[in-house]
Amino acid sequence: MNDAAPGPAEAPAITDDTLLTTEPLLAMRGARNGRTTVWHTREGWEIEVGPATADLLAAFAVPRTLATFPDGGATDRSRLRTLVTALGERGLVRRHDPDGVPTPAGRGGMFGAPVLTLAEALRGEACDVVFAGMPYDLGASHRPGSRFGPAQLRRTGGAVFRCRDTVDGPPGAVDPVTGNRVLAGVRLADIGDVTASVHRSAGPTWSVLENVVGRLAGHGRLPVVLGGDHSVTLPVVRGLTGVHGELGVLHIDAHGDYARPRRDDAELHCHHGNVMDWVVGDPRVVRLAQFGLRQLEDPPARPDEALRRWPGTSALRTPLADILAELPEGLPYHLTVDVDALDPSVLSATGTPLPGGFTHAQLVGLLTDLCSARRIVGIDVVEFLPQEGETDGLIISDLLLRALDAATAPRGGAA
Ligand SMILES: [Mn+2]
Repeated sequence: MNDAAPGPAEAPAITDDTLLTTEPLLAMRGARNGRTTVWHTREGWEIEVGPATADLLAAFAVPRTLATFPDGGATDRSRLRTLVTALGERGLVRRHDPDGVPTPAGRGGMFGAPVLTLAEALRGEACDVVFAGMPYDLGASHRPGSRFGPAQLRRTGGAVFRCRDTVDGPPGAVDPVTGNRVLAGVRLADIGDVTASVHRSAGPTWSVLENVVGRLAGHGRLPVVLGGDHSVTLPVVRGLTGVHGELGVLHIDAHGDYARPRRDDAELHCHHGNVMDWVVGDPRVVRLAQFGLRQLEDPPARPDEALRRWPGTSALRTPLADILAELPEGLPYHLTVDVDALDPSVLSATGTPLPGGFTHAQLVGLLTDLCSARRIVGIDVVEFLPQEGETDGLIISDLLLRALDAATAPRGGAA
């Protein structure tokens, strides 16, 4: 199979009781002729495998031993051991380390935040804001590549803002324009990428993200998910409604992502072009406020009661009080930012760019207004397809920083 790879002689042999797992940073999707494309979400390489190998990789996405392989004993154990050993030599399956989590290329987290395990991030008073990457591409319709978004944001974010200490360190840097400290006293952490199981088709990995977001929210953390295509917002919202109950969603996007008809299986049918249809279909989402839409579309068949829209740049010409009047106070809100809300002259590193969008300063202003006026319990930034150079990552990192700063600033008049 691969004569040059280190053989099993260098590693302890796999026994029936060795806990094994599929390399957590792998993603899979169907290719031609019944074969499956497997790619490494950090290293970027791709291979094609046959159905038997794909089944093995999917089976070990949940850590298990040869003795608990889910085939009802149909596979001869020693043959299974040979197959799995070969997959191990190719870096596709490895021994499971229950404490090990994928980390963002070992360079530290978003904005230089320390990289913690989920368990560490949930413990005590470790942090207030927790970044999680979702390098997910399977909900894209035209141009994939958003799976490289989280890594690029982590690479570039530190040039915009670098947190110095999580607990007792100096407060954040001063913004020379406002004179205010940015993220003063806010403790950041990054738990790396959510890729705890192999992506078979759109969907199954979402339950992992939903669970992670729910646990963070349940511990009073502000989860910030770095996408990924826009379909990842559905599990994020589900994780938040599971904790907070009723939720508002502030949706910044060139597109409504609101295609009809609604289907009955999100894991099969939810993609980045209809995700908001699924989001607003959750009865706990009582407000969906959309800003920036400019894609031509058919008139909605039946407007949802929860839906409010400020298309194009109309929000900039609407008094803030009029917008806030449509956003119930006291409701917790999730902010989802599709970076194609920006005008392509500002940012074109996205799957479906469309002219007529916000400038950077305009969108910063809108995000700051919204995040200052309402309680933000979750944020995601999606549809960033890194291209050459670092400018796009800097632009998005800065947007995220401004929104996050407004969302975490002490409320005026609050006790
Ligand atoms: Mn979108």
